[in-house]
Amino acid sequence: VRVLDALAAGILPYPVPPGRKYEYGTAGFRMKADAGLEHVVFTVGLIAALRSKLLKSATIGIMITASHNPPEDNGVKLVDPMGDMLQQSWEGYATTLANTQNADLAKTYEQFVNDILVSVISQNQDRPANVVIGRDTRPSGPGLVKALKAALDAVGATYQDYGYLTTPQLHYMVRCINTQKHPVPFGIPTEEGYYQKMANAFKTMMYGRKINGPVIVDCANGVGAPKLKELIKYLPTSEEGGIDIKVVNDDILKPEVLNHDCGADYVKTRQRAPPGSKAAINDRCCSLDGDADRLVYYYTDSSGFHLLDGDRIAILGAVFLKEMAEKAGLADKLKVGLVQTAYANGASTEYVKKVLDVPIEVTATGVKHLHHAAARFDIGVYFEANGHGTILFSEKATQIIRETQPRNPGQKYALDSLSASIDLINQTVGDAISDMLFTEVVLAYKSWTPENWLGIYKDLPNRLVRVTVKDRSVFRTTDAERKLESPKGIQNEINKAVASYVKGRAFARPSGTEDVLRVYAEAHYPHEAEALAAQVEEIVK
Ligand code: NG1
Ligand code: ZN
Repeated sequence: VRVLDALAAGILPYPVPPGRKYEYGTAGFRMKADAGLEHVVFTVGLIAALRSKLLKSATIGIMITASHNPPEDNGVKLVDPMGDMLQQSWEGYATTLANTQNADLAKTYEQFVNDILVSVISQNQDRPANVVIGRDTRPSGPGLVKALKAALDAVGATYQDYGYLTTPQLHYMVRCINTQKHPVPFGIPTEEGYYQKMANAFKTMMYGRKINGPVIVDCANGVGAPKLKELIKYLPTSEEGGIDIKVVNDDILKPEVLNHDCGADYVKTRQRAPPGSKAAINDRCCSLDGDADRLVYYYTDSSGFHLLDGDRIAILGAVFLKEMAEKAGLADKLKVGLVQTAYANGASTEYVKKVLDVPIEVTATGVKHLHHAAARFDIGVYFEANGHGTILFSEKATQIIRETQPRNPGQKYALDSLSASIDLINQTVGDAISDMLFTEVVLAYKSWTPENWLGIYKDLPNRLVRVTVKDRSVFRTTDAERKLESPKGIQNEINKAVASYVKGRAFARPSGTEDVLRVYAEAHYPHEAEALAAQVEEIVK
């Protein structure tokens, strides 16, 4: 009862604005920071505490960020004990509690305690709850953390506030904390532990190879900037056989410049380098997003701008890991697989099937879907075209890699590289900084310039449009969102349109993050991709 009183009092400063509805979507809750987000964050604190209690006091993570969205937005998402995203079945609890008015909150919380805890683990509500918190650099962050702590204090949860972290760093911390007593802990749950683990793995993988020239990293003026600068202190310089990283767009003191005319989302959607970029012709460049979980590469030459997106990063990773598995003599035990969404360029899919000869699985949009599919391979590579992704090594694969005894130097190099990849790549979630180091090592290993990398296949011209519709909930998809099953008949019309284009492919799906329908089309010729997109837009409107 004391808890319920504390809770009812704690929520008072954070009412739901009139008419406001919230939903735990693909990226957690996300909105304008002043649109009642404190209320949401408070309730997320309660959900985290409940989940921790249910899972035997395992530590749950809470990340406050709105990623690539504008500075005035913010958001919150939950991280499960092994560093993965909140179990899907709990998104409903989070949504219900967020939409509960202040006057009803204590009552609803009590009901959740009964439904979730008492019925499942009988009267164990007194288990301690453990939570860790991270946030990006948005000015609304501290106020939201205050609301969050008010909730955690009300229910007596124990928490650790890490302050600024990238999203993947918070996922790392959560997994480290929850595996501390395991035979092989994930790592040390400190920032230093994170940098050390990554730097050690990087050094092993470099193995006398040489990274050509600097890499210019655009940090979107976000939290990735100070974190990358910190990591650089742990890495060998290029003279020491390491890497020369030039950090740009690292201003986190002016909130309004976050993600503004820079960052991975800007580069990917505008198909151009950040205007402020001082990169010269052929310089190898990459961009992170505002919470450093997305990465895209690019360069400019006399023929213009060239993007190397998530599809390319995934293929680069698969090429390397497949080759290492073969060199280690483990090709039959370490099967590499790739996971894409419908947004992957058709040319990339064809390359993977015909040249790389690696199995592909296609899932719905949203990293949680890709992640689960990738976990079914020995080595599962997944990236969304927008640059969010990672590589997963199954437990069995990890064990084989770590226990196989090399019989010659070539095999030793391959095994060491595979083993170091397991540590360099953030296995919990897409991590732009770790993906960047991995990409750099692989390019060095292959002696590939960005131009060589781009040259392995040619992207099909494509077009992505946002279509405003009256009610996007009437659009229901099937076959990994590549077909519409309702409204009835609409897919037939799309099929007919697609059939009249060389290499035509198109689909429409309701966005999970915005109130729009997205139409994607690709074809052999740029004007035909445009025309097909326009035709499908007309069909769905
Ligand atoms: P929606 O709004 O559902 O299309 C977008 C991105 C996803 C994913 C999520 C989460 C596209 C076409 N869609 O999803 O890839 O990153 O946001 O941030 O880029
Ligand atoms: Zn992000």
